[in-house]
Amino acid sequence: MTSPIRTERHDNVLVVISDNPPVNALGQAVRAGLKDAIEEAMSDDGIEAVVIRCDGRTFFAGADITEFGKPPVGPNLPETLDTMEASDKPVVAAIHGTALGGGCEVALACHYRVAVPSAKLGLPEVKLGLIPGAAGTQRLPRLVGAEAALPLVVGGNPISAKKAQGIGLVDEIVGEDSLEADAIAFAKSKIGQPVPRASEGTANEDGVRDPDLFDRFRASQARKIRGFDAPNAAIEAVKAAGTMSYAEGVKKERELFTELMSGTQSAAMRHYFFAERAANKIDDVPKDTPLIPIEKVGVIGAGTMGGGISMNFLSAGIPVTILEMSQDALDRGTGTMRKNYENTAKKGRMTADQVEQAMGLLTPTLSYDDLADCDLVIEAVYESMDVKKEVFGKLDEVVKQGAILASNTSYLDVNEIAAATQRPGYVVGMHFFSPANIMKLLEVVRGEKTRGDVLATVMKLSKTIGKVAAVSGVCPGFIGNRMLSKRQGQANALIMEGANYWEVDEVLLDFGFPMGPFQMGDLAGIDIGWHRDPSKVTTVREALCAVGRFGQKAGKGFYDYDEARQRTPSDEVKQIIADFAAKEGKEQREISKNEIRERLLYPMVNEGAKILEEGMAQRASDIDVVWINGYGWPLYTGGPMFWAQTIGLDTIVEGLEKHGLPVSNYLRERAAGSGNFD
Ligand code: T1G
Repeated sequence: MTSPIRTERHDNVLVVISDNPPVNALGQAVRAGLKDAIEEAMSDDGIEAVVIRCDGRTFFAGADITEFGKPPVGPNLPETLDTMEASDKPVVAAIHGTALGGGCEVALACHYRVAVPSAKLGLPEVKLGLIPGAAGTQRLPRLVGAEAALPLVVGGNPISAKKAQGIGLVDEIVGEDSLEADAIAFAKSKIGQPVPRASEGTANEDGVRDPDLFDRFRASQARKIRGFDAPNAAIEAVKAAGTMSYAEGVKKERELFTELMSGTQSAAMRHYFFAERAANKIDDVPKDTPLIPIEKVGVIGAGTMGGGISMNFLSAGIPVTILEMSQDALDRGTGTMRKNYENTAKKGRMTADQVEQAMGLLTPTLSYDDLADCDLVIEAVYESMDVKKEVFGKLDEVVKQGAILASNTSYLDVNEIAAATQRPGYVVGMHFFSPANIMKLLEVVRGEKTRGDVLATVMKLSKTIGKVAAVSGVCPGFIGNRMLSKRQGQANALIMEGANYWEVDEVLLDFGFPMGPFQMGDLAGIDIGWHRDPSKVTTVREALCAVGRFGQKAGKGFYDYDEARQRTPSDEVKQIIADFAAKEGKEQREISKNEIRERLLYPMVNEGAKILEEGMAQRASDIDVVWINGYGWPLYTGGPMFWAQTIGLDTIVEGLEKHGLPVSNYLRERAAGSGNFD
């Protein structure tokens, strides 16, 4: 098999080229080819400089993640990079696309780095539950300093070539279309000069002079890294670059890397990496299905959802015509959209020009006729089947043939909505999550008659607008809300049986969720949908509303809140629940946090198993993608289905039986058989 690495001589410069689609991952063949090419360059006196570049869309985008978890096969990257760096012949990395992870480490081991303006560089290993494992945590701080290195290594987000140049990671920005020629010229200009080696750099002394830098940075990231192991390891590795010799620092990095690689968090996060990509594929829709061009989108409803949905397209440069029933509602909606953009600009995440560009693509209207030439229309109107049917009937009359008609419904029957049109093949669910311009999840609801090209188009479009999409079949609550209803049902039952409501929240917070159900209730407002009659008490929420406990906005709901909105459990609420339970004839008892956790989470896994058995999700990993992106299931456990496999499906079955909760046949079969859902 030919090596993915080849070399070309340009006078006295050897250009080493990788051609390993799709992203030049540093798999075994690439590492071996790289090693051979470097040895060739070092042994040939006619070669006085080296350029390393990649064919295709990007410079090396990291180690080959598919090799992880398998026995290592040489040559190993760190040794190859050390040999290269030790050379006295200047080696230049010529970067385009995304130099990520091991790719960035290859660049760091080169003596110089040049990049095209559109290139990005980063060390995203923490997003896989790892840290860089080829000396990146030791070379980067020595090159750019501990302070500049920390966000890259601990946050894992890439930076632009320009920003990289600003911190000293990139030496020169070259022509977008002349990377190789400019890199060769740059290399030639360095022949005969002493070569700079990142491993010998001293920029990391900033971390030595200011040892509190690391604790301050850790504190600044506290909320984001809560529960994750890798970020703390990354901080320790960068710190080691300032307190240890290079060799000892590399050893420390290797220890930390090896420990993470063998842990459950990395396995979970590597699972998620592939799960997110798999979710975008529809098994029975061919990859080369022709897509429907989407050049103009219509949105019906300018409320919270309609406005948020519209912003996704406007931010992606796609014009939106937004329809409301009254000028006042239209003005309120578009005003809110502008305010949201301006708030983003205030945080420095958008320029004022970009705000105007986005808003400039918006066309408000009161007339359905203005939707006639839209390629896709999404309705975000009141969750009533009658209203939806009326809207789709009108759309069917007005909007051009071949356009996609989508409903943002969160649980209604998309087949029934489609039947209100003459074009059921073009009807699909696009369930966004509030706030729709922020939440990444998009549940694409496939009706019985939804066409393959419609689905393929919506899946591609979801990536264009920065969403993570997963396909759901038509069932109440689709995937996410259907499983959420099981957890909510148990949460309500638990407090009626005597569990402390604050412990229900604590169990989910400790598990890694951003919030528990009762905290969430207070935030959203306990009185949503309340009939306003204090004498009519048929639920715990009505009992709380009856005494003015409407939630955070009232200073009290399930919890009491101080001026800083810090919450405290309330004895009054505990008593209200106990009294209500007594009135309902419910015995109360002490309930442990372990029982709470099992009863909140295990029924969700059981419902996920039923969703798989009914074919409402294509694969178990899609359910993980839904829960991680739509409901804050902690990424470091891989999602509900991966987590269930990690703790053992038999454990789930035993737990459900212990608490007298239903066990689906599918789950029981899987537990007794393979022990997993795949
Ligand atoms: N290894 C194996 N396959 C990879 C891969 C990788 N590193 N990166 C992408 N793929 C596959 C991906 O599964 C998909 O396959 C196809 O390439 C296109 O990817 C030693 C230990 C580069 C920004 O974490 O961030 O280096 O679905 O759909 O949207 O210290 O891929 O087509 O079959 O994502 O254009 C560190 C991970 C590894 C980068 C391109 N590197 N990749 O995004 O395409 S650990 C990363 C990405 C490491 C070192 C450590 C993105 C991308 P398929 P895609 P994209």
